[in-house]
Amino acid sequence: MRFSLVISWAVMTPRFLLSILLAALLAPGVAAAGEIQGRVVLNSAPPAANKIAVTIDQYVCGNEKDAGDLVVTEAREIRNVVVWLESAPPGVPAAAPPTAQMDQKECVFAPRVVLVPASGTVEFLNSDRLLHNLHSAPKNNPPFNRTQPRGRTIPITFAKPEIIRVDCDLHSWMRGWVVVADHPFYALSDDKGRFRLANVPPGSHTLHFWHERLGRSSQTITVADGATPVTIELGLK
Ligand SMILES: [Cu+2]
Repeated sequence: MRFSLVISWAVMTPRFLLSILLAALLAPGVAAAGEIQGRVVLNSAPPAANKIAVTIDQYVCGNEKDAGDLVVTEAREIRNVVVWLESAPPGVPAAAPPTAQMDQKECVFAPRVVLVPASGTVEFLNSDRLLHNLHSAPKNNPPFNRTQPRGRTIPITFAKPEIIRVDCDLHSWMRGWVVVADHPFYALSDDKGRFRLANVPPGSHTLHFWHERLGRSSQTITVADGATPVTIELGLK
């Protein structure tokens, strides 16, 4: 008898907890939250991609590289645009410091742009069977210049918010960017130019944009309760 009672509790408890959770989610008085569902596009026809002839380590790097500094689809959608809210809404806890990874593959930083919060860590990898080095001279964070053989992971922690360029001295075309965010409302546009910022209170917000070739800009938008689709047009300078 007692045994069956224990069993029924074991079965019922998850359901009971779920019903409490659902009631809490559906309860009136929960603060409204919007989600910015953005798309970043170029306001003109995309220029031809810059190509760079490779004259060293061709057995790994190939004969030619895309500069990679402006990746645009035929629909003019732009990848690797950093988007952030000018001011973080109050009451949202800071995300736990995560770790991002940036590999070096066929003599290209992959991904080219990574996003971490302040105090986050980037693990730099090298999948190539040759030597790379990581060279950077940030303003707010310590500089680094590290030789990186194949297979070695070099973790670097970034304490302060900053957009940081990373180069390889051995391969002049190699360029990566570490974006150290100073609040949780940062996003990076994907290969279709899309980005999302969730938990944004309805109202007026200023969005800032940074792209390595298109520079900085900003735009004020109105966020509704629920999803707010926005298309952002950026221009070549
Ligand atoms: Cu290199």
